[in-house]
Amino acid sequence: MSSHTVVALSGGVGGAKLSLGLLRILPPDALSIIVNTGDDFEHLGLRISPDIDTTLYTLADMVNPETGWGQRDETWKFMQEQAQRGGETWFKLGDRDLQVHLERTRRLQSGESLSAVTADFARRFGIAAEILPMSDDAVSTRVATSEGELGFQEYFVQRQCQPAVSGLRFAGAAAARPSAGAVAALGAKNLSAIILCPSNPWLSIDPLRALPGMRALLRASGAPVVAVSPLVGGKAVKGPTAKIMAELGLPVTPTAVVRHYADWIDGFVLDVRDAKYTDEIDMPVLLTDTLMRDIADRRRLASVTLEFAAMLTVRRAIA
Ligand code: FO1
Repeated sequence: MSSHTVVALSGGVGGAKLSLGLLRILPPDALSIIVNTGDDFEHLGLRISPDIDTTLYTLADMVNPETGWGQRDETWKFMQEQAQRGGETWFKLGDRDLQVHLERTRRLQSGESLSAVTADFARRFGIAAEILPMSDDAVSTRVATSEGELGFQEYFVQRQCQPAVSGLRFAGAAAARPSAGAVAALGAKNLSAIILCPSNPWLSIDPLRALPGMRALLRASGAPVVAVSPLVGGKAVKGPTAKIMAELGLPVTPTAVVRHYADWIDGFVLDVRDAKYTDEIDMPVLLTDTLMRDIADRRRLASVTLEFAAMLTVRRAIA
């Protein structure tokens, strides 16, 4: 067991990039990643867990670098056959990726939990970090839009985030429990930092925050909670964060993200391009380059974020 452990709370692509940076700089068994499962859905009879798979593929160095999801060197024979026979093709399932969905579905149907299946997949992919679904209970992100309420993937992939968003709800969250793995990771005696990854706060981190007891677990841990800004120069690196903020009537600024996380976090990692917001943010700020172009950037951001968390721990001890 490592002397210090770290927990990351993550969605898909952006969160997985920072998780990889953390994995590369920490001792092998020191990292636990609690992953959003609000995007999960059933498609073509298969159970799809996009953020878990993005995390698995990224940490196993198998992810498609162009999309950030799916596997590298993928083939698309199944999708081509689907198209030829008039099957549904709006959600792209590569041939290699399909194996993961098929096997997950089979094992869930035979009574295994998503946590158990995910832990086994991670082991088989050679990943030392713990990848923990946020819950083994079903939680489903529903998006209220100008076209009515849509399921997450209908909104995100099928409608390409085009409908204006007026609200979000996480169906099932009120009755869901954080997974046993998540509870254990957050309760570890030697936990030194909790990182909210630069995933979309509204779509990807809020489902985690909607789980009853999650905030109490974070607070009871005693570890500093640090969020990494999902905005760089007033824009999202990837995905609809900025568009959704504007549609929800919020200013598209890191300050609005900090206010959204409010009393969940103890410190905020702000991109250097957004330095002008430092004075507006009413908590300790680390100003740094948060853009993760390559693995060196991911490692560096992971490293300075952990140093920042350590500094917050020292400050707390002195105060
Ligand atoms: N995202 C897309 O934009 N288009 C797709 O066709 C698509 C397929 C897909 C298949 C498996 C998987 O694990 C992820 C996939 N994603 C696709 C990404 C995913 O839907 C989103 O990135 C996340 O849910 C948001 O974090």
